[in-house]
Amino acid sequence: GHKGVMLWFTGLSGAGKSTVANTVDHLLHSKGNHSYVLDGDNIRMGLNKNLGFSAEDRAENIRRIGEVGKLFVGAGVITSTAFISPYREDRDKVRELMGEGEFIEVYVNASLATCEERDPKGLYKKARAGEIKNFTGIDDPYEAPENAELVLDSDSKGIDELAEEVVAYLESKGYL
Ligand code: GGZ
Repeated sequence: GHKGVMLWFTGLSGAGKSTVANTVDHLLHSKGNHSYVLDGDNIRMGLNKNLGFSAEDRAENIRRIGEVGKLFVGAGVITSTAFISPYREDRDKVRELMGEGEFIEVYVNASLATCEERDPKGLYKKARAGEIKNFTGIDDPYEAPENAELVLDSDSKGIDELAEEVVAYLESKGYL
């Protein structure tokens, strides 16, 4: 048995947030834990479909995800969130919303060069061409965490290794 906790993945588009979060989720589930992932597929497509990518909309996106995530955590679920969440202030507000030890910030650290080379959806190419405005890392800011509980080196390590690091962190801190 375990208590709920929030794993807040942050990083650039293409850094691997969703992929690592989903791999962590599968590992936790296979160990008998109740876990869930909130990401663009289930949040920006539904609850937050009225929000875009202005600073105001991103802040509201993150605020709602924090509130929904808090409900999951309260229900005892190990809850991973995978959003760029580029503004430190927005992430810190979620941290303050959560109880002591309930918020684990996981910085999925990949350089812009790495993300741009991966460019799985061709969005960086479109942003460089000016077809997408306010794209994080190109013409919109990303404020890297300064006190993340966990920093994952996504430039040089693969998804499985990074996911294992997250699970090892949870074990070492007594969450599992
Ligand atoms: C950043 C954008 C943008 C802009 C669309 N800037 O690779 P993806 O496609 O799946 O991840 C990106 C996702 C970012 O949504 P988030 O909810 O994570 O952003 S935030 O936390 O800042 O609210 C990308 C796509 O949406 N996308 N336009 N302008 N990413």
